[in-house]
This record gives sequence, C-alpha cells and structure tokens, in this order.
Amino acid sequence: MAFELPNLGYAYDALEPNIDAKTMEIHHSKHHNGYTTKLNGAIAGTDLEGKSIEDILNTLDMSNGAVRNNGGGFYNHSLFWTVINPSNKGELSGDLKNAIMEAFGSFDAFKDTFSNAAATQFGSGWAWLCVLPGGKVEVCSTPNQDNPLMPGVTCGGTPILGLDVWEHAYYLNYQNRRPDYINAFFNVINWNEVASRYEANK
Ligand code: MN3
Repeated sequence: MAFELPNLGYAYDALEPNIDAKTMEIHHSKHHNGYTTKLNGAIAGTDLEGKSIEDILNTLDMSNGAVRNNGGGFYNHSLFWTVINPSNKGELSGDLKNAIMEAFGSFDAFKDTFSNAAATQFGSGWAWLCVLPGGKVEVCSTPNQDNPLMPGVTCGGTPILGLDVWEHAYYLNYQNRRPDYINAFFNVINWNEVASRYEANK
C-alpha cells in the first residue's frame, strides 16, 4: 500500500489571517503531494515498501537521500497539518502543561525557546517540541526535512509539535518576516492534538 497524501480535514482558508489560503493550498496540494509521490517512488520495490513511515524513519540509512528528504517531508507535513487543525483546539492543560512548566518554567519561556529555535534554524528546516520516554519535553530544530525520529539527529524523542520554517511555508504572506510567521503559528496551535501526541508517546 503506497503512502497517500492525507486530507487536511479543514479548508485552506481556515487559518486566515495567520496562515493564508494560497500558502496552505500550494503547501498541501503541491509540496506535500510531491514528497508523498517521490517517497513512494523511492521505496517501490525495496524492502522499505509496506513499512510504516515511523519504522522507515527510525531505521533510516541517512545516506539514502531520496527517502530521507521525501520520507521526512511526508511525515513532517502529516504531523504539521494536525497540530494546526482549527477544530476543537483546546488549551494547554494537564500533563503536557505540567511537563512544559517543568522544562521551561513558564509558557512564555517555552514560547521564547521554541520561537528562537525556529527563527535561528539557518535556511530550511523545522522546529520541534519532543517528548522523551518518561514524559520530559524538549525543544530542538532540524535542517531540511530531517526530524527527531531519524538516527543520529541531534534532537531526541518523539515530535509532538512541529513548525515548518521553509520559505514555502510563509513567504507569500510574510516575505522575509519569519518571526511574524512564528508568532502567528502560536495563534493556531491545536493543543488537544499536541496533548494527545504527548500522552501517546511519553
Ligand atoms: Mn513545507
């Protein structure tokens, strides 16, 4: 069974004005679709075919550029759409809130740390909030389509919140103002989804 581009589950304009409809449409229907198609092409006929994307990334040969870039792209965007789903967003609470408070001291300190990771990731990449076994959380960033599931990535645990800081994610609306886009991202985070990923992976 080949990987399929997941449905967003909401309209392209549902995140306006924080993330504009045109960016969402191109990002999902062109960029994510491209990673999906190329991932399927890269694994076709190999022993990776039929494995879950998590298994593929966890045991990845990092010299396999086609699977690294397109498998990462497939997984990262699949996570990203869910953590900005505008339905039933909830608020930061419960065990996830406690873990964030324990790691960073305050929500504002967490936001600063995450925003700084996103702003200072040179060129294209992602900022992440990850959960480690036992429930601790940490922030890190990765270049290109790498992510914390991949071997040897200096960013541990399981990602539960991710922010795409490739220019294709924000340039139409924000041009070079990446910090404004990062700030807007905090308006659209679906904390219920992040909390459910935290509970499933702690
Ligand atoms: Mn992207």
